[in-house]
Amino acid sequence: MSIAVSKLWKDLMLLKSHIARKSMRVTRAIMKKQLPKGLYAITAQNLSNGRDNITVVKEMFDSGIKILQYREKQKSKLEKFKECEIIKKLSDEYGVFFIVNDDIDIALAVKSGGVHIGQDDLPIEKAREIVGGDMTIGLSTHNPAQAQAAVSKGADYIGVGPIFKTFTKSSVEPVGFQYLDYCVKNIKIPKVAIGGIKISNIKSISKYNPENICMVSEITSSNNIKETISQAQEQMNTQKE
Ligand code: TZP
Ligand code: MG
Repeated sequence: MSIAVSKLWKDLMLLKSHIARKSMRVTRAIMKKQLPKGLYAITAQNLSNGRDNITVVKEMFDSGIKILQYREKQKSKLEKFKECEIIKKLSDEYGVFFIVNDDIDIALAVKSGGVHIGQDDLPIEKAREIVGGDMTIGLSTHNPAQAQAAVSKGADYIGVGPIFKTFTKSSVEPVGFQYLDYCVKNIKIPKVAIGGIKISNIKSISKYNPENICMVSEITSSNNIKETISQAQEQMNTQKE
C-alpha cells in the first residue's frame, strides 16, 4: 500500500470510530429516562415530626409523588446507603423517579435514576464521567450564569432557587421570581423551582410554568401528607386551566 492510501485508510478508521462513539451518545440520550413533570419531593428527616424517612416516603408514594430526592446532610454514609437501598426498591414498585443528593457513590451503588449536585460539589463534567450517560444529573443553580453553564456542561435539569427564604437551606440567599422568570424564558432543560414553597404560595410559582415544583418541609412536616400533596397537585393543575 502506498503511503497516501494507508493514511487515507487510517483516517477512515478514525472517522468510523468517531461516528460510532457519537451515535452511542445519541442513542443513550434518547434512551435516558426523562424526569416526569410535576411535584418533586425531598426527604428531610429532621423536619418530619419525629417520623422516619421510610414511613414518610411510603406515605408520599401512596399519595402519588412521582419524583423523590433523598437528601440527608447529617447521616453517615452507611445509614444513607441503607435508606437509599430501601427507597430504591420502593420507587421501583411505585414507578417513582429516584434521585440521590450529593453522594454519587450511593447513587451508583443503588442504581438510582439520578443524582443531584450543587455548585460546591464535583464539577458536573467529572460527575458525568463517573455516572455515565444514562443517569440523570440535576444541578442546583442560583443565577443566570450558573444556569447557562449547567446546560452547556450537560446537566439534565436545574434546581432554581431558593425562591423564598427557607430554613431548610438557609445558607443561600433567596433568588426571587426574577431568576425563575429568566430560567423559564431562556433555559431549555427542565427547571425545578425550590425553596420556601408552600400550599399558600405555590400558585405564585406555578403561574411561571416551570416543569417541576419542589416542596420539602411543607410535605415532610405535614400531619396529613396525602392531603398536602393532593392540594399542591390541585393548585398546580388549576393554574394550567
Ligand atoms: N435547595 C434550594 S432551597 C432548598 C434546597 C434543597 C430547600 C427547600 O426546602 P423547603 O422546606 O421547601 O423550603
Ligand atoms: Mg450537594
